[in-house]
This record gives sequence, C-alpha cells and structure tokens, in this order.
Amino acid sequence: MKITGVEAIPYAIPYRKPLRFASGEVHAAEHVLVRVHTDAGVTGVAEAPPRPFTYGETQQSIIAVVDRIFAPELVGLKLTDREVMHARMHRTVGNPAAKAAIDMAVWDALGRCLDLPVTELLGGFTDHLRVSHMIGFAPPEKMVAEAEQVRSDYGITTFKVKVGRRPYTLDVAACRALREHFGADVELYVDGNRGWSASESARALREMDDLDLTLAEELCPADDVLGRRWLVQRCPVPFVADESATNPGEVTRELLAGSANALSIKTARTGFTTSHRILAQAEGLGTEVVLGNQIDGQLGTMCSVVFGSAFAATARRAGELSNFLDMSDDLLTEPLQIRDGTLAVRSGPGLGVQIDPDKLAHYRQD
Ligand code: MUC
Ligand code: MG
Repeated sequence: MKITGVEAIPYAIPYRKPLRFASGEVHAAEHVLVRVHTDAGVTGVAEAPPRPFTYGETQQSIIAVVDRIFAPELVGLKLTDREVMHARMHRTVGNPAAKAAIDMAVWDALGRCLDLPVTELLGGFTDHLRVSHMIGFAPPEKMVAEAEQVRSDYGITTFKVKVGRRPYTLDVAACRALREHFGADVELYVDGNRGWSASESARALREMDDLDLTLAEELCPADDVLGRRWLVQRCPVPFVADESATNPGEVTRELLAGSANALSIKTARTGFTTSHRILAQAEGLGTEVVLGNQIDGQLGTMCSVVFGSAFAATARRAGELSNFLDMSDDLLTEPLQIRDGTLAVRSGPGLGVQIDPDKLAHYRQD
C-alpha cells in the first residue's frame, strides 16, 4: 500500500447561479481533483476548492504545491504513514485546501485497499446527516423564494443566511423576511464572512433579536481583536469561528481569547485527520461545532458527509452540504441525492463514490 504518485487535475464546472457573500462570490467550480495512486493498483480521490479570499490559494497554486512539493515528499510512503505525511506537508506553511485534499484522498485509498468505508474507519456514528442550505446575497424576496424552493424540493429546513452587507439593514430585512415567511418551521443562522465591524454586528444582532437565530458566524474580522471579544460577550447565541480558526493553533487562540465560542469544521481545509483533532479540541473544551462548507462540489460534499456522520458531535446539527445544488454538472458517476432534508453516506469502500471518466475528460482544463 505505497504511494506511487499524487496528481492534481484542474477542472471547471459553471454554476447555474453564482453564490455571493461578504468576502467574495463564486461563479464556477474551478477546483482541483487530487488523485493518490498506490502500488496496490488502487487510487484515492478528493477535491480541493481554491478560496483565495480566505486562504490565498488559487487553482494554479494548488497544482504547483502538489506537483512540486507534496508529491515528491509523499511518493514511497505507505498509506498508513499518516503522521509522516503530515509532518512533511507541515514544513510548507499554508495551502490548507491542497493538504486537506491529499489527506482525504489517502484515506479514500486506504478504505478502498481495506474494503471498508472511510466513515466507519473514522468513527461510524451514523449513516446520514441533516442538511443546512446556505442562502447568498440577493434581494429579500429572492432569498425567501430560494429557501422555499429548497424546502419544497429537498425537505431542507435549516438555512444559513449570508450577511455582512452595508448597510447592515439589508441583511436584517432579509432575515426578517425569511422568518416572517416560514414562521417557526425553520432554523435560521447567519454568517457575516467578516463583512461588518463589531459595532455594526452588535446593532444588527440587536435588531434581529426577535428572529430566533441559532448561531452567528464570523460577523467581523478576528483581527479586530478587542472589538471582536466585546462583540462575542454580547452575542446572544454561540459565535462561530470559521475563517479565523482554520487549524488547531488558531482554534485554541480564538477560543481561549474569547473571540469565538463555537467552531465551523470544514473537511475542505483540514481533511479528515486534522478535522478529527479539531473536533477533539472542541469536545474537550465543551464547544459546539458546525460542519461547514467551502462551496464544495459533490466529491467534497461527500467528504463532509463521511466525516460528519462518523462522530456524534458533528452529526448533531445540520451540516452545510447543499452548495453543489447550484452547479450545472458534477464529476460523480452517481450524483448525490438530498432526500427529506438529509444526505446519506454510501456503503462502498473508501468515500463510496466514483469519478465519471467522461465527465472528468469533459471538464478538466489541463
Ligand atoms: C462560509 O461558511 O463562509 C464562503 C467562503 C468560504 O470559504 O466558504 C463559504 C461559506
Ligand atoms: Mg463561514
């Protein structure tokens, strides 16, 4: 079970409609498919979604770091040499999506070699997750219409509303329109992607106090150190660190500094191995977690489902698992299906999914 090669393949699939939020917008899934080949003839796969507005990675930088640094460091290692792999990749700072995709592709290859699903190897807590849908910026009536459509088509009743626009009253109006439309039938929470200042966030939260929001995520920059702590003390619901807590060290700093009191765990940036460590930190500190999404395609979404289903704490809340619905196509032979507001793991070995070679040939850009 030795690694014989690591490939990084760029591909692009247009979105039917773009997702807009305070730190950026996404019009096409310009991702990188990572394949880890082994001498057992088995190949593991995962996707790396570049998010320059969060991590500085681009499609080209992911390909370069995989081809030039990580692949030569990893070829020859056994699939079970996980600590060695991570120690070697750790010598290069940053590049979280590239490292995460390699980690998950290695787990996929390991599961395939052992003929076991990765979700069972990780923890095997349950076989499905409830789905939370992310609603991007649009006029309030369009946001309500999207949520209604998603509820009627897929049975989803948890919505993360993107906020962080100026003036903040735009977002307050959107959240109010959603609550008025749905009444108590849905869960609503907000994600500001650092768009507001601490004082704007506090005013917005005050004006939304009657809307029964369950979480507030990354409303203002973590670099506004004292303002952020001041805000978190006043926030009536758990304050989720996303972009500010992308590795175990940042998690510790954010939580101990009082700059957040809940965590978004994203397999797209911490893979399975480091996500598991962050989950253990969260559990040890008594901190709630949300399974986040980095605007993943179906392969990345399956990675989130595999991880989230493996553990009690990640399976508790609805995971953010529906961004792929906005893509015009995808790479899997059997597309993911959200039914009754849930997504299920697959019973096959590894991640339980296969890449369709014709689709890859059509969308690959190299
Ligand atoms: C989120 O939770 O912030 C937007 C940017 C990104 O990296 O992920 C998304 C969703
Ligand atoms: Mg977020």
